[in-house]
Amino acid sequence: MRKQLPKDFVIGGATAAYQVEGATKEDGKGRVLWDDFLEKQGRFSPDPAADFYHRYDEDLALAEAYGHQVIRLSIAWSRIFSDGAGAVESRGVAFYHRLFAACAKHHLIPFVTLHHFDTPERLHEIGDWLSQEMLEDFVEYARFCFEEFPEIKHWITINEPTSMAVQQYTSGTFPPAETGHFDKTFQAEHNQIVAHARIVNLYKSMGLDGEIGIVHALQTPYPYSDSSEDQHAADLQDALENRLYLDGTLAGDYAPKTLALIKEILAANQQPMFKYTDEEMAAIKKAAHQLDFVGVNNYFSKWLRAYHGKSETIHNGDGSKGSSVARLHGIGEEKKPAGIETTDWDWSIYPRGMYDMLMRIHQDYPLVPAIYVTENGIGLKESLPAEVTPNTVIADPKRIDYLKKYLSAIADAIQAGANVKGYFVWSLQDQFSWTNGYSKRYGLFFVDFPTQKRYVKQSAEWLKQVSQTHVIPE
Ligand code: BGP
Repeated sequence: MRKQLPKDFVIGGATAAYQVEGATKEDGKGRVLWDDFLEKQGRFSPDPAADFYHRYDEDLALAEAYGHQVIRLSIAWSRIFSDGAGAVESRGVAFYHRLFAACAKHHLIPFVTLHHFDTPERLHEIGDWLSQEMLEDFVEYARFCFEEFPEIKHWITINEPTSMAVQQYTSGTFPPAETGHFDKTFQAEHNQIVAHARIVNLYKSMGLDGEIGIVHALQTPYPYSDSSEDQHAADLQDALENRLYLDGTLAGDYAPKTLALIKEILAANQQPMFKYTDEEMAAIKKAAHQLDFVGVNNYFSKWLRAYHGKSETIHNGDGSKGSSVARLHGIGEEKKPAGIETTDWDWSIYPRGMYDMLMRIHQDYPLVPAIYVTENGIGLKESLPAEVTPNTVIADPKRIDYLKKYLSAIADAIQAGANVKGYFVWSLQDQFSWTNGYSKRYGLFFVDFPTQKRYVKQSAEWLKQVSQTHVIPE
């Protein structure tokens, strides 16, 4: 049977400032944690990215032409306050006013993220999410944006806080590239939850006309086998990546089981428990009762089995299929069961994981009124055909197949009662991937990076049909 989406279900594409804008040295933009890290790595540069800083109107026109009603954007904090705080950079402010006006012109409702992995360099150097000064400056930057941009009616505090905390201090794929520091990871997680809560409470106290939410990366960890050891490994992985955030931001308190799992991980690694105060917990509770929506980013799922050796992680950053390793002492080892389909970057294609996560939020976190799927998509190695014209449409059947399966899982979750109100495909146009560079393409629109020309992919045409009919073709 053909699956249907509700008539008011909205569809659009997602972007993040640092991954699309380029122009990292233009109009007074300050440096961020990635600038130095990428320069030293020497693998790829954040310039020109998709040159969105100059070509946003062209991309928004494509989004409109292909049936989108919404778009995910982020503000680069370092374009507004080059150093994270202090003097306002008026050219950065003017750019975002122009960008938001162009969204209105193209009939796109922007969902705007305040922090999408791009901490200003000075704040990164004093501890990033571990620094109280960073937290205070983040709240002030949020206040500035709420006052300055009344045209924005949908705010997102932080994008994927778990990706930052875990990749900064556990797996080491994000700067400062530390590994095995579960204590710093959980302290950063808690601090992000506090910063998020303070901003939600501030927004609500300002009585503004709009909504505020948070975007989480939520990948379901399943046990590799039926054994209780493997189930426990999956629970520990869930505590590392999901549970603290779900409890903190959606329930307003950390469940005793969540804290017990975290203590177990820390004890196994002889590291201290993270610190939290009554005042922070009161702010967290208040925010969870006022949150308007949660964004779910779901691409893949994980399977865990018991593991008692030392921590070892190898990141597949170039699409060499089968090269990933993830074994964490005190947690478990990732191992996919036979028959699970994967991408070249070893990400499992498992739409059931999307369904299960949406239903988990619906059932276990009933306070949150609405869910959006704020990222989902597939990274592929794609290239232009030898002969192209401006009207060339690029075939991407794997992406269409992926989107079809995941949108069907979302339709099933809605049918089963989850209040999912929209879907943002990652990504609107090709852009660079933080740890994989320019060869991992996700876009509905192909970007030929040397010329910056755009070409439509078939997935854009397919999604247009879904957005116009609300029916997922078989
Ligand atoms: C999410 C981020 C995005 C984006 C996406 C794809 O974690 O919010 O910014 O990059 O994942 O991931 P990757 O680029 O690692 O393939």
